[in-house]
Amino acid sequence: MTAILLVRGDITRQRADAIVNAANSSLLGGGGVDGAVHRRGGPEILAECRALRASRYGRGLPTGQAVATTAGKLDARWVIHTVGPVYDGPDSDPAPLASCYRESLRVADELGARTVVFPAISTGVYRWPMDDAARIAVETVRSTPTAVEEVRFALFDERAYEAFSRCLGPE
Ligand code: AR6
Repeated sequence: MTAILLVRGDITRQRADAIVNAANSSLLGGGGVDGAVHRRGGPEILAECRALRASRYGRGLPTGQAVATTAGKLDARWVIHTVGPVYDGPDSDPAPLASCYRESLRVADELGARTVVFPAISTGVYRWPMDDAARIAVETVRSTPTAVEEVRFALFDERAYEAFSRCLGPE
């Protein structure tokens, strides 16, 4: 049984086996969580991302997939980079967003990670509505078989924290 916890604040301040990055398919950095991960984690992460581009992901990491690198100076062993979908109105397919959580947990299992921290993927620059994204995140983590013992969502603002709280329901 995987415990699901909510915490407020900056994901790059979290201690865990793995921290999930809301990346883009270039794997070469950006704003939001991605910017913070590379800023605080240091250049080692970007160096591994560049190597991944040169080897396995010449065309970029596809949406909904996940790949791990070192966590550099972060208080974690690995960063798992995943690419969320861009929201494009109410007809947007939620499957790639669910896939980000599922694939990140699959990579975490491969690594042997027991604690994993996620941000609210796609809810920033990629504009996915928070309530819907929170529901997809919580439902997917709950329904994915994994050896990860603790999944933590690091939520930057109160609005995100409350949306995830509503999905998690009473303790
Ligand atoms: N810790 C925790 N949550 C954060 C942090 C942080 N340090 N910074 C932002 N958030 P986003 P996306 C919240 O934009 O929507 C990048 O440029 C934020 O408030 O980081 O998947 C990438 O390179 C929001 O609720 O990710 C991609 O191009 C959530 O984290 C693109 O943005 C996700 O916001 C990915 O967009």
